[in-house]
Amino acid sequence: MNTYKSICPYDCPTTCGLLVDIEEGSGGNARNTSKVVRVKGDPDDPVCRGVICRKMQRYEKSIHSPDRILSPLRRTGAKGSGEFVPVSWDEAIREITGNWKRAIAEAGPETILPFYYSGVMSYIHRNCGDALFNRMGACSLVKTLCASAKSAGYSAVVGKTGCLDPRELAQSDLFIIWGSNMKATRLQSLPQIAAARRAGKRVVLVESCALEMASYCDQVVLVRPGTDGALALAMMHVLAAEGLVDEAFLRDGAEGYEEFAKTLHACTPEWAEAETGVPAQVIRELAREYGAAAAPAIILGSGNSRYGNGGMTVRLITILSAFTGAWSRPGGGLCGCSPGGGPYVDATRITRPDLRTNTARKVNINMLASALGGTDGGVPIRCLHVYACNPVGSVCNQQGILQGLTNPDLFTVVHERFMTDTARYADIILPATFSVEQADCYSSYGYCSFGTAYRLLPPAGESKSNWDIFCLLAKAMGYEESHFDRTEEELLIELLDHPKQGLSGLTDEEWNTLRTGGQVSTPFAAHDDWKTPSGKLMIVNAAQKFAVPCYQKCHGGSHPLRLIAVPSSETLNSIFLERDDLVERRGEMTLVMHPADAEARGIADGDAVVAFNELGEVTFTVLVSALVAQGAVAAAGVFARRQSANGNLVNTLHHERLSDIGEATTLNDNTVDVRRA
Ligand SMILES: Nc1nc2c(c(=O)[nH]1)N[C@H]1C(S)=C(S)[C@@H](COP(=O)(O)OP(=O)(O)OC[C@H]3O[C@@H](n4cnc5c(=O)[nH]c(N)nc54)[C@H](O)[C@@H]3O)O[C@H]1N2
Ligand SMILES: Nc1nc2c(c(=O)[nH]1)N[C@H]1C(S)=C(S)[C@@H](COP(=O)(O)OP(=O)(O)OC[C@H]3O[C@@H](n4cnc5c(=O)[nH]c(N)nc54)[C@H](O)[C@@H]3O)O[C@H]1N2
Ligand code: SF4
Ligand SMILES: [Mo]
Repeated sequence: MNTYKSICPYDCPTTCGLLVDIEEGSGGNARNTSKVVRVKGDPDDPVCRGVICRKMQRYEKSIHSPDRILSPLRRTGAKGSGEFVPVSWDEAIREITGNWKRAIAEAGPETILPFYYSGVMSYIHRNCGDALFNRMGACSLVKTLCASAKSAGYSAVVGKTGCLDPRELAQSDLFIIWGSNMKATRLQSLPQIAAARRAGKRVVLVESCALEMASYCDQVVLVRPGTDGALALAMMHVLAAEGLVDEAFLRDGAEGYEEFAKTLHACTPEWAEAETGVPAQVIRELAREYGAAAAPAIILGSGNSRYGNGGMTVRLITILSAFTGAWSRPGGGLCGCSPGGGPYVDATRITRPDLRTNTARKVNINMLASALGGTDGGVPIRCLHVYACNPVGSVCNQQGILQGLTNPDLFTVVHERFMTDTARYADIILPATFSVEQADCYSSYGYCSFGTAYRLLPPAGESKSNWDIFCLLAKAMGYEESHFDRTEEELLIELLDHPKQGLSGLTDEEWNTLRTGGQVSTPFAAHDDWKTPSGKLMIVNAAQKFAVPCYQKCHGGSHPLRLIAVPSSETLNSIFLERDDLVERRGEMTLVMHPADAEARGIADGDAVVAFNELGEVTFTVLVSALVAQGAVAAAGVFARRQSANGNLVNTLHHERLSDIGEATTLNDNTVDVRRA
């Protein structure tokens, strides 16, 4: 048995370091019979310090799952039937490139749509398809399925300034956890919150669904979904009215303070109460407490950015975080955006934008149904190539996507590890490797760290990494660039040989860690050194549609309840759905509903209900709880269709509409009504 270092490959802010125990095989093909027997957190990882979530503690169950796809498959039954037969790699590659060549010859490369998101969050395997599709001139995917409204709103105020690294929270004196289910998504920062409370510091939660986080906090403020911008404005109204603003800093160090301050008169707590459902007195007290703190930290999740007004909401909360001058004091400011340690490596060496010779047709990831249905104004998509993504479960408008995938004229390839709801609709499935069967580098997006992880096992069965497959496909397309001749290990060495500024100060020892596998901590950002064009904080930003930030309503809809789709602690989007231990813990598809909303509909806890809107109907089991805002219903996690009553998952109820800035998903911004099933 040997222990090796690796890194969690999933879309999670921590990017935990792992220690992987491998029982080495014996006999002729020893490597092929080696097995992962245990996975633990790596105590040397500067961020997780050995603490990993329950999901990854049994990573070996996923790696060696009997449900893994281990050879290329060709569809034999109807699309979606899940009937496939194994084929050789040669046949699979020939069939894929044959379809691509035909589509290019007959209708042009912009009829080919690559589709990927967050299955593997590394540098190489996440991004390496771009080089092939750039060379081909295929569609360019606008990858805004997650938190791009958040980053757009944040940088509209502070530019490229890094936010608080969560490790700095030790110095904060007040915490506002603003729309983050930290128990699910920022586990490693929870001990700091607990320690702060033991030290007498207060923790306030601003949430639309506080079910999982309420017990970690001193106070819960339940806000109507999509209205946090009004809450932030009213808090700034109180701060301004009561002389709690750091005016010296804002007049000098920010653009447009006075112009913005004038607009605050109208944003009274009473006005915000009508909008948010938060009592005016609660808003006043929260603002006063915030204004009195020296180094208050706002820990901002991404949930409230996934709205038609999401970018503006984040802009307003970011301005609030600087209103009392907190950023200039250790532990004060905003946490939850990028702490800004990078860039670490030159990602264009992977994506190769220089290989593209046409102007790309852009397709927004959230508008897959429209692109496949031909209603987005572009030429019809003929070939779809999905990898590291499960759009049937994770992208809006499930029924529209399914309709598109069933089109007999569409040729679909899915490169997967398991028979996901998307893979079932493929014409060809290619078997994918796990992170321990790949070499790659990773950076955390919630902390300042960077690391490398090398292949620990040979690919299971006939599976291949994303990189290896794109090289095979490039060769079969006749692309002769030497880029496609390398191994992923060679590409990784090239990346490390050309480091960007985020790796500039590393010691020899740290370089040794990266050359052999492991993570290094990179310097925290200096967060009162505003990385904006003028060097000042941008309260007013002329480049924005609304130069002076102001409250905008979210998309909403005509039904009485606002539906939010929140993360689940037991899974990570649709990762881990192969794991019975986790899926059973999570239980059935649940809708959290406020007692008053349940009572008004004659619904009791545990009832089967149907949530419906103009897009469709989804069956859930109701959990009645006063920890969800009145007028809101919450559905946690992504499920597999087989776990649902009628094959419909929550994203059946999600429109394709985008956010105000950042072109992001608005998956929390839909309305429904609910009746007993
Ligand atoms: N266990 C687990 N870990 C995960 C994930 C997971 O699904 N499960 N997802 C991973 C991914 S892809 C990401 S992007 C990250 C972050 O994952 P995110 O999905 O961004 O989760 P959070 O940042 O915790 O923010 C979600 C919170 O926002 C709240 N919310 C929704 N709307 C509103 C609103 O209008 N106002 C307020 N105040 N709150 C609102 C929800 O109730 C929820 O608690 O975590 C990653 N880690
Ligand atoms: N209802 C609901 N919808 C959501 C969310 C939610 O919380 N609730 N969260 C949203 C958010 S924040 C995000 S980021 C998106 C994420 O949505 P997706 O990007 O679709 O991510 P996953 O659903 O996790 O699917 C990733 C797939 O990649 C596969 N995979 C993993 N590693 C590899 C690899 O190395 N190679 C290949 N080829 N495949 C691999 C996995 O087996 C998995 O099936 O979902 C969004 N949609
Ligand atoms: S899923 Fe998140 S918390 Fe769990 S091991 Fe991976 S990075 Fe760490
Ligand atoms: Mo995400």
